[in-house]
Amino acid sequence: MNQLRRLDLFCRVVDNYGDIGICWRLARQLRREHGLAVTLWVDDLVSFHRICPEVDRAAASQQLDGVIVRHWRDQDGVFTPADVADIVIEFFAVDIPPGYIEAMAQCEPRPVWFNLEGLTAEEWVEGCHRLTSPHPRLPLTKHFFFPGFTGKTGGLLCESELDQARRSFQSSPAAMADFLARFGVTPAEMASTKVTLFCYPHAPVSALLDVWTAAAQPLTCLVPEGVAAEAVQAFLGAEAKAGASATRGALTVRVLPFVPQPDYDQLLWACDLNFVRGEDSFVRAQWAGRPFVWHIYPQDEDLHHKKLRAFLQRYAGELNALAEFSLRWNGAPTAGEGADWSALWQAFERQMPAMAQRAAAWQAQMRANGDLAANLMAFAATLR
Ligand code: TRH
Repeated sequence: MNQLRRLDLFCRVVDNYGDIGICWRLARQLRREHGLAVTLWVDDLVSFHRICPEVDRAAASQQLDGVIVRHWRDQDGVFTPADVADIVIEFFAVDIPPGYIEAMAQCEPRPVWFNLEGLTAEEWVEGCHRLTSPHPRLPLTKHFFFPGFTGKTGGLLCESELDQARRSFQSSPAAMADFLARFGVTPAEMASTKVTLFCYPHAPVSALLDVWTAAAQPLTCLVPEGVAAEAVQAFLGAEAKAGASATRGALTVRVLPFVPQPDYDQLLWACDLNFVRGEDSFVRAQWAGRPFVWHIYPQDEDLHHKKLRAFLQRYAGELNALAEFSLRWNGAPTAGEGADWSALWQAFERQMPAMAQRAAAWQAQMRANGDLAANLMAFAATLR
């Protein structure tokens, strides 16, 4: 175990913020909680800067939170065994530089090599987690590592101090009000139902905003700049820029700046309901302990609907309004196809107290699987 001191993590940003969001979170945790010397290789510093404003978008190499960040461009040149870390992680099966792989093969002992895969609730991951993949030419073996929701997977990313930080924040109404006041949330909005909205552009946002506008109870919807821009702009009647807000009927919509990653957690913690998407915000919503709705990343041939159903099957249980609403939010066929958004929302709202209870039970269940970084390190130790 004590031989595993250095770790290199390779991340290519395919789109959006999830790739770098996950890698940055993992890199920091491995540095902070496992004492590793971590280098994060990332090809897109602009996206990285959006979730971490300290990032220097022009730097070839920089140190952030104890992690060395290297701008991954065309470093396909010569690597020597001395350049190679003890643990090498490729995120989402990225092709790491061929010269680096050649150098890995010359190391003695060989580095532990992982392909860290995407999160899905489907059962097949249990059979693939930890599987080996020998290199076709070199004396190297890669292992698949799958995050997941069961003890037979790598678990979920979760920092050791997260639960304590969340509990103390949520037990302080003043802390939550102060935090939201930074974005212009008024005391009256603070007392309303507060919802964060993070989704892909095809979500039926306008339909939901209409329902909330006509609702009996006041609701405040906080939406990061650039998200659901068309629908938000239509509601505001003005450009959906950070700082913009409007109230119509029972609904206030506020456009927030895209906040740094740790602040995004606090935003989720401070609200009553969170609409999240992709992978990382989806997991953070689970750790927030509040009701949430997931907009899943769309895939060809509606493969994402299968993944959504797999998750709902594990999570929703008796929460039929949550399942129905989630399927419709994602455009997936459901039995209750005829219900309009008003009926869907009313049923959802009634079930929110039960959803909050479910969130707490789910957290305990997920924690019992161990956290991803610790599971990864424990597995790595068995390979050296
Ligand atoms: O941005 P996403 O849609 O990312 C991804 C990518 O599309 C990726 O290619 C795909 O594989 C994956 O989804 C499934 O959603 P995600 O995963 O939730 O990542 C968003 C990140 O941005 C997350 O780390 C939280 C962070 N974030 C902030 O830091 N501040 C903010 O204001 C917001 C809204 C998000």
